[in-house]
Amino acid sequence: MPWLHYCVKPVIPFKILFIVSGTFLEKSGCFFFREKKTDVSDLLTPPLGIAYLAAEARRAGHLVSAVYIGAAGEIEKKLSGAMRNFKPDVLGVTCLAGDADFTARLFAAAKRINPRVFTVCGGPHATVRPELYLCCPHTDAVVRGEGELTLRCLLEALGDEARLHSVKGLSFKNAGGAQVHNPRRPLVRRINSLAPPALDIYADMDFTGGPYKDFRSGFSPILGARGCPFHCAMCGTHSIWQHIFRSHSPDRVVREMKTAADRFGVHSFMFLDEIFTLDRRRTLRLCEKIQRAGEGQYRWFCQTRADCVDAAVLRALKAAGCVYVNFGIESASDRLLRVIKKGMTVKQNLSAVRLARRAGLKVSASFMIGLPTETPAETRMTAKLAKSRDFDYTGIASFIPFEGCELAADSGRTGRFLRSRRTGDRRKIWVPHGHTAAKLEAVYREVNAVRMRPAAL
Ligand code: B12
Ligand code: SF4
Repeated sequence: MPWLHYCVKPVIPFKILFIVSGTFLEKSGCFFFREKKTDVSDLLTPPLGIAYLAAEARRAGHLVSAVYIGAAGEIEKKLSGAMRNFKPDVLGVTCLAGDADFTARLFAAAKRINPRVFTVCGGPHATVRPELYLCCPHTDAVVRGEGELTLRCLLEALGDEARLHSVKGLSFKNAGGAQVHNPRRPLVRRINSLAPPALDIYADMDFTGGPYKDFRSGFSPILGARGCPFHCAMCGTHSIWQHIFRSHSPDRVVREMKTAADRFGVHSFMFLDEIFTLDRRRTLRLCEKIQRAGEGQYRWFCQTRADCVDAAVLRALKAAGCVYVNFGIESASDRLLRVIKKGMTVKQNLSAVRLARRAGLKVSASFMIGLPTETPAETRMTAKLAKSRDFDYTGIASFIPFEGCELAADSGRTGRFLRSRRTGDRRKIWVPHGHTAAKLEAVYREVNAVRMRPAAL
């Protein structure tokens, strides 16, 4: 076991190398993305999760670095370069649905370069399937759930198996190679106590959508809050955040925006909060502070739900520099909105969209086709709505029952997985019974042809 190599005495500080994987479209393998294979980076903003982890590791005295690997074919070259230069003790990567094969290849390559490097992954998919990731002979540990404190405790315990057993939220292999899954770690009570994300680790990376190369067209991701109390059946966000909403203080959020502006000249932000306006009073306070601090310079994007806004909140967003607000409209069928437990009707969604536009905001809308039990007629209804002039930007996705969402449990009964035409991976395309992949693909293309790019940011 590699951590036994640290048994004599762990060397503090450790050097931790985080892998930023730009292989989103390549890994997704879904036919919907086939033609965009070379266009990967325009979807990527620098990952916030890794930046938060890096900040906490730094706070504990460790050294951190990050390397961008744009495609599975680049693993050997990029990794050996980074490992030669930085000489990491620990290698960390985030795993979303579909990342298991990439992670296995990555860690195998890392162990070939240095068999003593400790490999750990985390993120939503590794959290719901830790045993799958630990099956890979080159994966040493999985951090389940919120990662900052677990990673810190793991680094403190490295080299001492007895201590590893007491690290909540950790799955690892013991000296005999058996998998050990420690109890879950409770969420951090006050997220304001976490160090601000170390976005500077991305300074040398070239994200098309990222902030530090070309900030006029780029934007920085930012998090004002974590978690969402709703229970939509197609959503997997609770695998990390457990339906619990915790927010940063408005002052902290504004401080992070000011730091990005002063240090990097970044004035455009993408809030990744699940429901930006969930807490009405806090939203109004936050908007007031952003407005005052930004003096009209900050432009930003956020996402919310139709039942979490009203005219005053939307006006406050606009006054504070919000350009785009995104609503998950999902479907034009009230029946399907009930299937996915969205807790809203199409009418409610559309009246919120009208309110937002009246407040002067641009509206981006997210839709899903191919939901369980969806009929071809319902798909056409959704496509028609998605193409309507009610929205300034439309995003459409084909539903995939990712492990971690409630609908995944029943997905074998309600539909079937097809083999991806590009990668041959069976799990990436899901088609509800009564539907065909060809019809879904045609609708996807039709809607995509008219959607607009959010150039205003
Ligand atoms: C931004 C984002 C993306 C970006 C990701 C890149 C990026 N730049 O961050 C893009 C657009 C590329 C993307 C793509 C996809 N996404 Co996405 N995405 C998000 C989103 C909105 C925010 C992520 C974020 O920054 N969170 C905030 C940070 C602080 O949290 P975090 O990243 O989870 O990290 C914490 C822990 O997970 C853990 N951790 C994470 N990584 C690691 C690594 C180590 C070493 C350790 C120790 C710990 C650890 O510690 C971190 C700090 O607490 C989330 C929803 C959400 N709010 O989380 C969905 C979400 C993660 N995405 C999801 C999905 C389904 C996808 C896609 C599969 C969609 C698709 N149709 O293909 C693809 C997957 C692509 C792939 N395999 O690479 C699901 C995940 C479900 C699952 N079981 O995987 C989520 C939860 C959305 C949802 N509502 O269901 N996504
Ligand atoms: S889809 Fe949106 S509202 Fe529904 S549970 Fe997920 S984050 Fe919350």
